[in-house]
Amino acid sequence: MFCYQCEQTAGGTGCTKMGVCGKTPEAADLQDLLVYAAKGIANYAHRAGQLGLRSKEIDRFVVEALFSTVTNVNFDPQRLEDLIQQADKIILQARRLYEEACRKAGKKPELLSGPAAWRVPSSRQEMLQEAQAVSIANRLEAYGPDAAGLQELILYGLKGMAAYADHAMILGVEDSSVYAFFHEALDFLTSDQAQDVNALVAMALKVGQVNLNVMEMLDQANTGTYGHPEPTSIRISPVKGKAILVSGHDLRDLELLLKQTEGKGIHIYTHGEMLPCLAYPGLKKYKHLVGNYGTAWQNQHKEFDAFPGAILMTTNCIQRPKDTYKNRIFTTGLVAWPEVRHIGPDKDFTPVIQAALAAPGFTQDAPEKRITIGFARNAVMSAAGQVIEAVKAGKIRHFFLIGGCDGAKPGRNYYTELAQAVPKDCVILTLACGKYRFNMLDFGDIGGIPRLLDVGQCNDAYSAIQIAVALANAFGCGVNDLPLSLILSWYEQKAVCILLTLLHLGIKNMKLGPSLPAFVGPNVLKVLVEQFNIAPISTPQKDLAEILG
Ligand code: SF4
Ligand code: SF3
Repeated sequence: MFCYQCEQTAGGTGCTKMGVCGKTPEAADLQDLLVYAAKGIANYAHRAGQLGLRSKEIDRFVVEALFSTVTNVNFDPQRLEDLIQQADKIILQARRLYEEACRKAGKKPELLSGPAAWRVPSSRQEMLQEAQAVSIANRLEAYGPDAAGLQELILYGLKGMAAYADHAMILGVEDSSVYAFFHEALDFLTSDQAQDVNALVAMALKVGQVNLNVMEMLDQANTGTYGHPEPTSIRISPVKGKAILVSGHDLRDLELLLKQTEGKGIHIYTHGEMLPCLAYPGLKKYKHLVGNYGTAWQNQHKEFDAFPGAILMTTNCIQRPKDTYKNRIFTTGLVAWPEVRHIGPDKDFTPVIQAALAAPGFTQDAPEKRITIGFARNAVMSAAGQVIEAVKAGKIRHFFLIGGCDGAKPGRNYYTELAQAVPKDCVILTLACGKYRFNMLDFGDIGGIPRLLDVGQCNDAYSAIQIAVALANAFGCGVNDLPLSLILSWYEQKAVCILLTLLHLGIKNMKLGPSLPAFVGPNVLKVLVEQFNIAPISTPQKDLAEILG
């Protein structure tokens, strides 16, 4: 195996023996082969699309295949093998679609080689052998760290974007031009152009551009289905009773579980990135959705162990379950861990409910603790007048967006220390699971405007961008001229596509940590520094002094 797609990659260079995340070499190799097969599908689907023929089934499969290979989503070799088998059928389907499109257009079909000509081998063993030939390590050797790294940057951006597209699709929002771009970009990665650094940089920025549309679609899907998040005081300490903990990012899974548990005497808690769900009118209306339990994904061993009920993982990030809770944790959607019970597409959560009823539940109410969340774009913009006045009157000096993924590395204390050191006349916007580094601290307010504004999940980065754009419009300047600094933490590939979107928007001076991506080659890093003045985080004091002058 060779994998360097996430921030915790071994030695900061690549996991080669076993994933630090728990991904086995077998699962890693099968993921590489699945991505290869997805490229083959895209070769045909892209060409068919250009001639006017598309297929929803093919489009959705490519998105699901990519999302399945995002860090901490699918660790199960069997499910990955099933996806590879399915990919084989979809390649043939895509080929037929392309040939039909050619026939209609009176064109002779191109004879495609490479991934388009790939056919599934008959055994897992052969799949694993084939995976060696398409490994990242080979491409690094063939093209060098800049070109091979840029190819991976594009792929990881697409993986992250696939996650957002999948969430939007589940809520009924799709766009054929977005699917067309997935095919175009994957097809590009198999072309000769994908060795040209300039062409690769241009494609990476295009991923960022299309990802902005995808995030807008997801925002539309979430707010269209569940209403706009509202500032909401939520409980973060447990209450007496049977319990189910829901982690991940999928709003619909939570809604379906809420419906199925109504009147059953079970309390539902959010965990990790599900916390923002407590601010949506369409979700918080359920009385048995009682609050949030725990913090970010990397603390799940301790938190799930201590949780006296059932646990449902809806998307990333799952870790190897401990034996203490293996029989009461469930996966659904694209998440998978070998031997963990999986709730299929019918979303019948009966086994989860039974496990919750069999577990002891909380025996008493914990002392009440609350925080306020729900400052997505609609809520912040409705207070825009007040915010702008406060800036003009010098009451708010600067905005900090401190957001992104959390993770296990010790260096991530930086984000807690930074948030605490931000001067009292500054406002902090936050989003994604990195917020758990400081979201339970009391930051007070500036003339009634809370100093900490939780915008939502990583999936709500669109909301943060809209807030920045609205502020820039109100002040008649560009986003780069605002008294706003972005200090980001990354871990997995959704952060990669958001970063590409920010670069596409021309956002400069971002600080990125806890370490820079291993897949960014030395010359590409130079471009990022020269064109975007992107910098690694240093110390909170140094960075604050630099930002505030
Ligand atoms: Fe390593 Fe991250 Fe890849 Fe897991 S996802 S194998 S930790 S680089
Ligand atoms: Fe977190 Fe996985 Fe990225 Fe959604 S839950 S931000 S790491």
